[in-house]
Amino acid sequence: MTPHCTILGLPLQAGTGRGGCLMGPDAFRTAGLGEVITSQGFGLTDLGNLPFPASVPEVTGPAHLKKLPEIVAWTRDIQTQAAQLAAQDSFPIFIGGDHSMAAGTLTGVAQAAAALGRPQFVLWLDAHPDMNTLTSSLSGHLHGTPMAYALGLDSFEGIFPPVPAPLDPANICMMGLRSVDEAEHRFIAELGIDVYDMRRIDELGVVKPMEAFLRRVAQSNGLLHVSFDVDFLDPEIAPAVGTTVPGGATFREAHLIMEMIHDSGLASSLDLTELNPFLDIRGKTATLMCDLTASLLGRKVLDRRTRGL
Ligand code: 5AB
Ligand code: MN
Ligand code: MN
Ligand code: MN
Repeated sequence: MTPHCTILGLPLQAGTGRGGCLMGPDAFRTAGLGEVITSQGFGLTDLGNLPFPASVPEVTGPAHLKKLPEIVAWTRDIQTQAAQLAAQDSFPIFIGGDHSMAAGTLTGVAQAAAALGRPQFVLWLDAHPDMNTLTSSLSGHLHGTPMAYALGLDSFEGIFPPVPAPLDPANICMMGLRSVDEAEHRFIAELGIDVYDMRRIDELGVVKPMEAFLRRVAQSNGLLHVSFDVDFLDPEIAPAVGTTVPGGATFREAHLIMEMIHDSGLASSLDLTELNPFLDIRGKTATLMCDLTASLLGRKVLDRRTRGL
């Protein structure tokens, strides 16, 4: 059987303070995500973009939260889609959209994993842990909260959809962190989450942390969801983000992570998130994200043809 990928566009931007992520899915397609997938020998189904939620519930929560009902509605719809797609044979690629989409993708894929009786692991590539609760968030931007929700932390009950299968903190690995709020710092320490912040990456490189994490996934027969926030990358190479933080991952660090994921054969689903095409420079961030996806799907360094001839 030909290996297969399914793309689902999630054009939401209500989780962030800046407009533009709405155009993310179309920018990924324009940069050639579909061609990247087929050129790696995968079949492709592009489901298009999930429509704006048909109904937005009347929920209330802490007053400083921005666009809460809209994000609750997106989470409900995305969770349903992610659970269905993760239960199929095709590899789902969720293209955002801001990172509040992960409230739906993380909980949807974890629900499908639980139904199979397999543990869900998450590799979180981001400058931020996005682990604020509804009460700890200082900015009120809900793209800073999806990991807290998927872990089943307090404050979401009665507002967001119930979490079908909360993530196990022991099965999460975060790489690239360099902007962490005080409450997030506390939650990370309390839950003992495996974090490779940029200093640890400077010191260790990415190979040792990745080998250790992938070994754990393999030993538990786990499923691996990769959530790739564009701001994991250094803003010099990936300017198309609203939340730039200097000192991010380099071109080769990011590719090597993707290459190692491919070689492990363990990845089961992927988020490409927080691309803001309005802030890009001649499509260079969207193109880089597509090239990184190519590495995750098996493109080797020597398969890359010389450009510009
Ligand atoms: B992103 C911050 N922690 O809560 C907050 O880009 C930033 O999806 C969140 O990782 C960044 O607003 C969210 C200050
Ligand atoms: Mn994020
Ligand atoms: Mn981020
Ligand atoms: Mn961001």
